[in-house]
Amino acid sequence: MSSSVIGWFRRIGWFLGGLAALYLVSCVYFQRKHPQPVLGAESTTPFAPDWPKGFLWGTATAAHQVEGGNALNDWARFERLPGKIAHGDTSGVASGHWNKVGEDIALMRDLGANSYRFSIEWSRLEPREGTWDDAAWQHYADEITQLKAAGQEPVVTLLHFTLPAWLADRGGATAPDFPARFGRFAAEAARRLGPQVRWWCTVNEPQVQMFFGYVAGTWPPGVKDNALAVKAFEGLLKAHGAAALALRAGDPDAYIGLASNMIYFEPAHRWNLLEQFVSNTVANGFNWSFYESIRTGRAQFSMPGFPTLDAPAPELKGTIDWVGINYYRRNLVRFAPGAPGMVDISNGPGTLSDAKVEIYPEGLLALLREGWARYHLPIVITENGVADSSGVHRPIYVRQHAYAAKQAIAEGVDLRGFFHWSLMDNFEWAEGYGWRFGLYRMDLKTLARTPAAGSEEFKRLAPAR
Ligand code: IFM
Repeated sequence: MSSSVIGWFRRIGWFLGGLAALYLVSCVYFQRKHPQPVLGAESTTPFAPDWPKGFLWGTATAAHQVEGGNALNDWARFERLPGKIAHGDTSGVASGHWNKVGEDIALMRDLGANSYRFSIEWSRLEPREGTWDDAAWQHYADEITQLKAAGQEPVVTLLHFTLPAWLADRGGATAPDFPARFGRFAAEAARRLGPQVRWWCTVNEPQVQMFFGYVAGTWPPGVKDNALAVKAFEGLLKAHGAAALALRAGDPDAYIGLASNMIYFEPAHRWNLLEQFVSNTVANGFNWSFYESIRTGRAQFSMPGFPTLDAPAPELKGTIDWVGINYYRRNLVRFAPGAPGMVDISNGPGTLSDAKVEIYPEGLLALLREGWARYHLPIVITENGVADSSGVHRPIYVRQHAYAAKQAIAEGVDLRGFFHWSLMDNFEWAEGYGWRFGLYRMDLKTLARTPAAGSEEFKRLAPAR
């Protein structure tokens, strides 16, 4: 063999060796950045929680899902369209909470809770544009007074999916004046409720509202348009910004955050770099875009199959004091050239809840670690719970997710609270009343509440009074 051929073989050998080394280094990098989360062995035993002083341990609900009688928002209209809600359900009287405030606060106390996250219904409070309903504001002010008297710290959400019909009529989250209108609503909330409220949550799960409303089209406004979806994302981002500024101006004591739904995305095969990359891209887009936009002061969204958003929004900087995480599931991610956006997303191999999502408490630990590493801001688990009508899964679910929280705290994450979704069974959006998330089981006819499986475990884990 001539020396020039040997030289070529050598070069090819070096090249392939280099590629293999690069592959290996990248694998190690991803492995270190996103190690497989593992819970301590005692996570299934009745461990002592030992929460830090002042830790919020509570339940969460949303106005339209529990109050009943909310007829003036986009959801009430959507529910009347045939085929939109499972079993033809409508929110109707929901859990009747509007008329059962005292009774429900007693349930919170029985659970050993010390806090309650709930939303105030914009369409009740401003039924016509520019007109405030004083009686409705007073109702919430009274509820907050009662909560505080019962030792329940109120965490008030301003927007939990539902938009007043008058705003929906001109584009809802994509209406040009949505941020300004929402800012004005937040200013009124600060003026009327601020003296009693410290914990504010501007918006709930903006990406979920965007995906179901504008990508899947199964929620209001019921369209399938990725460009409009990104516009809605930007509207929700700016609305959050406007609300945060209004709260800061009207309530000097305001402690502001938002609740973002987070899925633990994992590459289906950890050694597959392409899957690592795709999984990272999806997680950055779905889980972190909202928070990254706030951190950087640029409205940013980038996901395969969507137009890219990247615009200056300096007013967003510094608008949160804490990071809210709603956690329910793990998804495995595969690179799939034939699929939309070339991504395939599916459940992992573990147990599925009634909502057909995988129960995976380790994912909560991973997201708490990542949220802390990214922002170094206090974190609140603003929602976590399971659709479980048989009650087989909830007790161990509550225990293991609480353990993930305890483990994160032990590792140094500044976790301030944990809210179980939900206090009682309620209207689960397009699923109607089929999924049961409550620590109290609700009789759908009489609205009577009885303790559900998991409520004893929740009680056992409550911070000492
Ligand atoms: O019921 C919902 C809630 O409104 C938002 N987070 C998820 C919950 C369960 O699906």
